[in-house]
Amino acid sequence: MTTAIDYVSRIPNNVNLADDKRLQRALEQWQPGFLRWWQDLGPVGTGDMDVYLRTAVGVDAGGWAHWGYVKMPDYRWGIFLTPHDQDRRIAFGVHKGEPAWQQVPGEHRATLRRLIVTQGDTEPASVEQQRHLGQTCPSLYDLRNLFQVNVEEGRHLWAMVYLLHAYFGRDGREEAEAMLERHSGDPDKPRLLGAFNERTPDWLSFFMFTFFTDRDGKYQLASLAESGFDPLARSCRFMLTEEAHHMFVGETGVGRVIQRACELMREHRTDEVRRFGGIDLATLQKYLNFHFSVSLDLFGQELSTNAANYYTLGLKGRFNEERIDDDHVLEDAAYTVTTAEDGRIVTREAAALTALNERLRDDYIKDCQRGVDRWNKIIEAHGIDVRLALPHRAFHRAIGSLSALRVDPQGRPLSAEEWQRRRYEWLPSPEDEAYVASLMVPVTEPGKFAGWIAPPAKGLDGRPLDFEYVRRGH
Ligand code: BYC
Ligand code: FE
Ligand code: FE
Repeated sequence: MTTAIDYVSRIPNNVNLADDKRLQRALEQWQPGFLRWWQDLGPVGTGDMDVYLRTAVGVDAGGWAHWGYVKMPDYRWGIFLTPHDQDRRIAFGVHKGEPAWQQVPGEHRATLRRLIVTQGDTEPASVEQQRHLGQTCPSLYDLRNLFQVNVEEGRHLWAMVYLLHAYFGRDGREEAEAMLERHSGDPDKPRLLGAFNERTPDWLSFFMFTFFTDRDGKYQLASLAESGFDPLARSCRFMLTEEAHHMFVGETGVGRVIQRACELMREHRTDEVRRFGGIDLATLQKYLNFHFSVSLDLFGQELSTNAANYYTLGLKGRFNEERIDDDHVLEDAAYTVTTAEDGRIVTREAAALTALNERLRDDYIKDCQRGVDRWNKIIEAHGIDVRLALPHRAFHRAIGSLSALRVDPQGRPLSAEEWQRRRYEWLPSPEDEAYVASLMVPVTEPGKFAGWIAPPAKGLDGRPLDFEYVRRGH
């Protein structure tokens, strides 16, 4: 298997697609439907835009990116897997030590298909959620970043669709069709997971989404990158290299909003920066609470036999499985979980296997906390003593046993009545959303930035901030 990417074919790839005419034809038949979907539900009003995008030219570490202007409908979505490792072995579960599978074992077919479909479904969902944002960009720099994220999520859909077509026969092809039929927020055919049916109406939501929800992507992809099914593992490994940029967009995006808020606080000696066109830290905290809690739901139930089975069967591992020092079977191991029992939050030991969703959620929370700490450094550097914080994991949950509870961000229990009355102290209220919406006025002059967000520290690909990252009508 080669690692060079073939850009001559209609579908760029490094899987020797040209050698498998049936598969190539099947994917070429799916392609027009994808392009129609991009036209109908992808970024609005971008047909005449030239976007300075990064495109993968090789899958090896280091040299994979090529930068240049691209009209987005002409973006070369393709199929890229990290190089094949002949010696790769399954690292966990009952098949530990056996060679990784190059085909789908018959008995795991339905389960693997379900995991791949769930993963794949999130990718176009996020593009749908973000489709109107281009019309209210705070700068050309940000506009480019949005589109970079969008085209890569489109490619992540291709990655999963390739697996469905190549390894799952007829039902795989049907699932690939269905990826373009479910839509974010559609009451009849919604996307599969909760967070992907929420709205992303403004850029603050977008930055929070790419920080919190794309980070779920990082953790889920890393777990699937351990899969015994080698083509899935190799697909996810390459997707992870792209994911890093999405989280960069989120972290620096929120960081720049914080920076601007702090500058205004200092300048005007007040926390109430709305009067000066900023987004106050209290509002930022509410958006953070919302996106964190909705993203925690994406890890599933605290105790899950699904998760135990995925692991035992060698389909989905832990984050950094190979770096963990234990038996990688977990038959007798225990893990501490936080659940709800009799209406109260309790911490107790559970079988490590059934607690795997919770373990991944813990890894995720730690990673989020590191990001919040970096945001707080920005606030601290301005000599302001407010701090942002992650809410308690039981706050505003919809999945898992904790969803039965109503708690405040510190985890203190609330009655249903109190929750109803006070929830907008902690979550964005219609007024908060209306205020943020009022700031969403497009800024499209090179080098200019909207007043509610600070410019980034530097441009992309060594370009200056006033570089024309997106141009029209060329
Ligand atoms: N919403 O045993 P459990 C990304 C269902 S993000 C609705 O805990 P499991 C991206 C569940 O299906 C990464 N339903 O489930 C980010 C199950 O249904 P059944 C996406 C939910 O399977 C930004 C039932 O509840 N990738 O890439 O252990 C932009 C029992 O739950 C939800 C993946 O998710 C929910 N949130 O865990 C673009 C990886 N949670 O069996 C892209 C693949 C649970 O009762 N997916 N349910 O009918 C998985 O590994 C697992 O499906 C999950 C759920 C971790 C999501
Ligand atoms: Fe993705
Ligand atoms: Fe992403």
